[in-house]
Amino acid sequence: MVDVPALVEQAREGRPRAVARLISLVEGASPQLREVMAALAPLTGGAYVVGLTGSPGVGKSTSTSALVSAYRRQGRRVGVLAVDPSSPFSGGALLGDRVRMSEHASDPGVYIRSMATRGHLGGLAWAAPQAIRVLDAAGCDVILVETVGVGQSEVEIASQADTSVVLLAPGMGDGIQAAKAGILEIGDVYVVNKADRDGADATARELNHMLGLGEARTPGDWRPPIVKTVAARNEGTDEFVAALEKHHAWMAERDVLAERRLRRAAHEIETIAVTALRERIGDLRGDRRLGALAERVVGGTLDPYAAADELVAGLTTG
Ligand SMILES: Nc1nc2c(ncn2[C@@H]2O[C@H](COP(=O)(O)OP(=O)(O)OP(=O)(O)O)[C@@H](O)[C@H]2O)c(=O)[nH]1
Ligand SMILES: [Mg+2]
Repeated sequence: MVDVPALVEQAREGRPRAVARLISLVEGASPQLREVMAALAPLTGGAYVVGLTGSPGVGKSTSTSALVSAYRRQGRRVGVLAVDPSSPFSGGALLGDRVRMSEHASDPGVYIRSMATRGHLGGLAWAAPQAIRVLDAAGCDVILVETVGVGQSEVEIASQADTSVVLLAPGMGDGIQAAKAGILEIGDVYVVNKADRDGADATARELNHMLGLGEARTPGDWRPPIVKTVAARNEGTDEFVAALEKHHAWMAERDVLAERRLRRAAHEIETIAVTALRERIGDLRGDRRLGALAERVVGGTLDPYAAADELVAGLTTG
């Protein structure tokens, strides 16, 4: 058994091993997970969470590393979570990130962790937000969440951030891909990275055009800015940070931040509840209740919907 209060105390002091241990408890769905989360609850809410998404190789890790440097210059503590929703193996595809982040490896003000969220437990969609909570409680001022991959998982991770950044690069046909993946709806800030390459202006123009196609905006609405960067040379990082700060301030002024966090918590609860229910239903295979319902469905005395209703009602009342 782990001494959770002691571990939380050490994490608060910024000890990376304690933070690592706590995240491992979360990731491994430890029997002490509930104790950990209960201890962290009163300590959370202080961090600004930024999600970075975009196609593979667009420069998310390089940009994240540049942001880490910028925030460290401001004296802020930074947590980095690299989430790979397509892989059940932590670290595999993310090994390259360690190289790109290695300049921060010895900085005690930075905590970096990779996480695979498609595990044997049938999807660890709930694990990433809990890891964010650990970093938040450990006193990180800013948490950068990089998500590898595109599509639904990307959108899901974005919903866990205060500010969602979508990165594009010229010449990857990204514009059209962006529209397809629905990421035009999730970006609060857009970054056209690799601006040292041909076509960056065209990509930015195309993006600007697509973003403008939506509804007529009312005054005071957030208009997602498009920032051009060369992350590999640390160019445009200041503008990038400025865009993030601007969005943060805009949200805070209008209670948007509070609303987003409420929505996030609701989504989190839902995910955990659905996971718990699914586990209980899984446990029922071979259960007599399920077998009896199946017999009635086969016998024609009960339809499958009514049977499912009965099953769910039985689960929630114990
Ligand atoms: N030319 C150019 N190359 C860049 C720039 N930023 C990053 N790169 C390179 O692009 C490659 C991919 O960068 P990463 O930061 O690993 O990209 P990523 O989006 O994190 O990649 P995945 O995590 O694999 O999806 C690396 O070789 C970088 O050095 C840039 O601004 N210009
Ligand atoms: Mg990466």
